[in-house]
Amino acid sequence: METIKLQEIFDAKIEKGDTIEPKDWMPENYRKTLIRQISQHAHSEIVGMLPEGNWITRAPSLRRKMVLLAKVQDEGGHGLYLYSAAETMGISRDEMIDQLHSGKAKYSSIFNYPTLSWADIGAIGWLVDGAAIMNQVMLQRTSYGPYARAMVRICKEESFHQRQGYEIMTVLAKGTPEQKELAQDALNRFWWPSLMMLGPTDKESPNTEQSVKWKIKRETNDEVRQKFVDRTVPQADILGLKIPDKDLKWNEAKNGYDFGEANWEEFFNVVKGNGPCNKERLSARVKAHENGAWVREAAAAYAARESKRGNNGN
Ligand code: BYC
Repeated sequence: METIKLQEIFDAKIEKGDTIEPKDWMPENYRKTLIRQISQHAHSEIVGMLPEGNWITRAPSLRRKMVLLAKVQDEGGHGLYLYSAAETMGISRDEMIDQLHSGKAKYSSIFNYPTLSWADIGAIGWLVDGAAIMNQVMLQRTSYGPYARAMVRICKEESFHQRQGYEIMTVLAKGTPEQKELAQDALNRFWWPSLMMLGPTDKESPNTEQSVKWKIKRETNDEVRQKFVDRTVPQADILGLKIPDKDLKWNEAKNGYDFGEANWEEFFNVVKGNGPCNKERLSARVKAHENGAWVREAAAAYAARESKRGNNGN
């Protein structure tokens, strides 16, 4: 079929709100944008296991340890669904991993900040998973079918993660003065990076306009950020903690909070690879990949032997 006709069919599907499926024709830039976004998302889930993994051996009780272990495993699972969703667009897992390890592909800025205390685990669940959900709820309706379907399960798990983080914060905020101080300190350090993880302002975001047209993104970065602030400020009030923003103020007319400007210079610097933990995170991933080489080799040798025997594994 002619490209013009195929483009018309694609446009009509997007207009109607139908999903685009792997075998459907799609514009090359739609494919590229999705590979970029889904693979970055997958990398974020995998790299995101590191800051929390840092506290598994130091969780304050067996119960906390079990919950944290399960959460970190969930993030690994999210990464795997997302790599699979990206693979349906014609990129291999190996290529994506190479792009991450060579620094060509990005992962979320938020995971380049250190986890200095146990309260940071609470703050990550509450704020980082909380911000991620705001963004991911809309992605359940993203126009690419496999991505939308992966997001349904991911969102269910993320909302449990948000609750476990908030519960940690509740216990600390209602605990001893020292515990409350730890909770406040974690909020102070994670608040602005959590706002920034939702992406640059709409004015500075080169991809948003087209992604909204294609219904890849259903809301802009600033719209999601506003929702996150409106949802989170009352939660901080319940905890008796203070959001570190002197410009934060309820605005009756817009039925939402006004809030201050994040440090976007810091954001772009972190995205470029110069955040506090970028090097550490990447080298941990590369090392894990190298340590797993023997598993990949053994699996490939097994598959080759089985195919020689004519056993296709079914
Ligand atoms: N960090 O035009 P824009 C989780 C880049 S993990 C780094 O607005 P877009 C969890 C952007 O890539 C969930 N880079 O881009 C896991 C672009 O650069 P390129 C993470 C960022 O794509 C473990 C440039 O800046 N969530 O929940 O339209 C434990 C311009 O930006 C960031 C997702 O990945 C950033 N924060 O919008 C706990 C959600 N922001 O690629 C929790 C899926 C922007 O053109 N992703 N950049 O060179 C998205 O929804 C979108 O990609 C974004 C950015 C809203 C993040």
